[in-house]
Amino acid sequence: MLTLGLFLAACGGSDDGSEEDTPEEDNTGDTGSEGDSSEGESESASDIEEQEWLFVTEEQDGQVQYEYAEEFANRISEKSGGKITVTPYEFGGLGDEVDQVEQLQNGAVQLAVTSPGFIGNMVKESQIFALHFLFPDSVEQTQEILNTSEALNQDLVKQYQEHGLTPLSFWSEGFMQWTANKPLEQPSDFENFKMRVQTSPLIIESYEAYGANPQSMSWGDLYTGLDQGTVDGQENPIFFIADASFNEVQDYMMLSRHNNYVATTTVNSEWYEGLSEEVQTMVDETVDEMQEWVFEEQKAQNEDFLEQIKTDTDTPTEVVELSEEQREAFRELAVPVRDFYRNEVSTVDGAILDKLIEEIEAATAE
Ligand code: 6CS
Repeated sequence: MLTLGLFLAACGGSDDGSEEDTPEEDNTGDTGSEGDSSEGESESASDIEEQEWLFVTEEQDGQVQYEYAEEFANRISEKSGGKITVTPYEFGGLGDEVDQVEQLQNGAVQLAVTSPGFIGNMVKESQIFALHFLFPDSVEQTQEILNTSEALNQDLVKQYQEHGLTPLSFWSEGFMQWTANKPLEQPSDFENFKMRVQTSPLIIESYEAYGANPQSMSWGDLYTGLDQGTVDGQENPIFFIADASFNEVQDYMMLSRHNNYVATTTVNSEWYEGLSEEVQTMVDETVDEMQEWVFEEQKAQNEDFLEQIKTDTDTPTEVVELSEEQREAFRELAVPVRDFYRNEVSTVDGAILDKLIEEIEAATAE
């Protein structure tokens, strides 16, 4: 496995962590004399100075991102003999999705789960994940590509690093599906449809290609937006649709599988590069282990919540499985958006996308 954590494990540093328990700027994590084990000797947990890292997520307790941060925290605590405390934050705990990126960038928090749908205004290339029908029609195969792709784990990573952010892993939260108060089965169903989207321009372009009227909104406002008709529908993985109760205010959920929700474990680059080699390796190894863990977590949540939606008689939501032919009509409109990405979004002339497409073709030809 060619995961990013392993790529980055080679980068060394001198110190790590932060003792702050409230976010503030320039938290580059210098805690002084940690790591004074004798030369040639591996640092043991007892050599690690006590420290706290803040880990902000875009989701709430129980949802995949927050569960990820908690699991990461437990593993780091165990590996460091309790010396390192990772404190996970729910969505809203430190602001909205855009505030969280700023906090990560200025070092107020050390780690975050970020979404290209919000970070795309800054890291233009990250919008590659907004392209519909790009990855295989299998979350498992998609996750394998996210783990092993050079285009993503080397080339795209460099684009984030130009902004002081280092992605350590990319992982799927499951297929994206559409919800609405009417069936969305063909592109004409999107005509003048007020589709709630995240803020990245390529997501907007993708829905305009279907004829929709996309509107950016934080998910914190989405339940009310759907309830009051500010927007007509939205896209998300099933677990999130159900846990955020969007199904309560939507009559239909389309199993469209038009995309994956790709989340990114992202760190402040300065902080990460300042970690001692031992602690950085601990982070990298934990991030690598978490890839399998989070795959199982999203799978279980998406399966359980699908059953919950199907059997909910209080606020029923009809589940509509799109046929291959129906999905093909959307794919035909989605593929030209790749040229928009190459010409209008990419800062490297589509080179990352072209390489990724080759990798996807190679992975699916096997
Ligand atoms: O729709 C959204 O904006 C939210 N969806 C997910 C799956 N995670 C967090 C994100 O902000």
